[in-house]
Amino acid sequence: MFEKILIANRGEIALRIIQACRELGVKTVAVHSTADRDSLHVAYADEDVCIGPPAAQDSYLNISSLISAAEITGADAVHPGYGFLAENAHFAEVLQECRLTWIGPRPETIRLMGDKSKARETAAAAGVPILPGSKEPLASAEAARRLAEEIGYPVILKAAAGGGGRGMRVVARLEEIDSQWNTARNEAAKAFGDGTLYLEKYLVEPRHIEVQVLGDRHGSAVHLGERECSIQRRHQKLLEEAPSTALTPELRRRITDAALALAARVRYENAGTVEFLLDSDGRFYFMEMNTRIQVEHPVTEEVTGVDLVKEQIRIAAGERMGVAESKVPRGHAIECRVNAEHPRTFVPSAGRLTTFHMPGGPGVRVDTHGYEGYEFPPYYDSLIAKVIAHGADRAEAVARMDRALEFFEIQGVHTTIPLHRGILHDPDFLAGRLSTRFMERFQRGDR
Ligand code: MV4
Repeated sequence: MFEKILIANRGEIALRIIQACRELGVKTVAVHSTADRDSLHVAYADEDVCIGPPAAQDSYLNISSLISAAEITGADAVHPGYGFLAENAHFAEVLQECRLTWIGPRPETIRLMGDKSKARETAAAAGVPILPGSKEPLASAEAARRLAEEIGYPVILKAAAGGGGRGMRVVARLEEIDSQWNTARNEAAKAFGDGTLYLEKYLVEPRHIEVQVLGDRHGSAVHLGERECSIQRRHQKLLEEAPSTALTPELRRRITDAALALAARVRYENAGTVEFLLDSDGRFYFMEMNTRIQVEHPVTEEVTGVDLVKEQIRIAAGERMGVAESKVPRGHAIECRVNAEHPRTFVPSAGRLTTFHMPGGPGVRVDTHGYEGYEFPPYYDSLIAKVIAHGADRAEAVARMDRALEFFEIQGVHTTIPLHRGILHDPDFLAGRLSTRFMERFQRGDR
């Protein structure tokens, strides 16, 4: 096992990683920007290093500062959390060159899955269903037009270097394809420095279902079931749950088998998530693979009893994972991402948390770096707390979430708690009628 882990992140996930390290008896090093001096991850870590000014580009994304911090403190491994450098294959390689262990998949796996067109090709080669579309990146608008004609509209143009909803353009009909091609290509070139595009048949109202996998260096791979993540706005998830209301045991077996087939194909090491789109006929298709711990990992932890962050660390240390076999979910878990934003306008809301009382009681977990008196900074994402409710069934999880949010007292910033409570009382939500368009309808208010 490692002696000392440097956490290349901030906020609730940095704290979550510190918790796992404590339980494993591993010392921790927090890094922080000047804006995060009074952050809980700094307070709870054994050591801390200031790595730069507030702008993430100059601190949490500064590879040389991070490596210096690891060298100065004598850390032997680095956990990247999510966001920032978590899916940066170059960072993973540089760490290895500096004899620091990267707590994540091999760099080649990160790079492969980071190229969304190659990831699609790899999924197909593993026998995982993919949507009709391009076998390789598209050479021209002309090639896109020919292919779209063949598979039929609507289609979607996606950036190979994109992911998570950035650099995508839906094309409804032939007349739009040239202009959408240009827009998508320019956007991708500007955002990722790579204008490579591929194309897929567009599903109009799918669900987003993802499967958690774990693989170790000894050749074991397991899945830990699915998460339903359809409730999102502008590609930011708001509420996730496990299990999905859309899966029968048979469909669950097939989708988790598919995720494991992809993991096996690339000899996947560490924690990963295979994302699928599920259409209303119960057909599922590979979308992307995320090579990091995800924000919503706690819902899986609650229904499987597995500590995913501890497993990540064990796996990176070369140990066998502590999970002998794939899991079927026990009960139901829901996560609400409480953001420091106005609940109707979504305008970020920074400031001092003048009141901060967390809920507790049976089946409630809160992952947060917030505390009363904390000055919530404006420089980073607006996630202030994740409330996770677990119950024997979905109705109990919903009831526990609703009362947990009711008892969560936050003053000093606006939060999305009222929005979440509205979702929890929505008839479609309660009936499990979800799709990636749920929030569109919910916000129109035609309920
Ligand atoms: C799609 C799609 C429909 N058809 N691909 C959005 C995030 C990125 N990972 C891919 N995304 C989508 N890809 C095809 N072929 C619809 C989406 C999509 C979406 C997916 C998951 C969750 C929310 C979404 C919201 C809008 C669009």
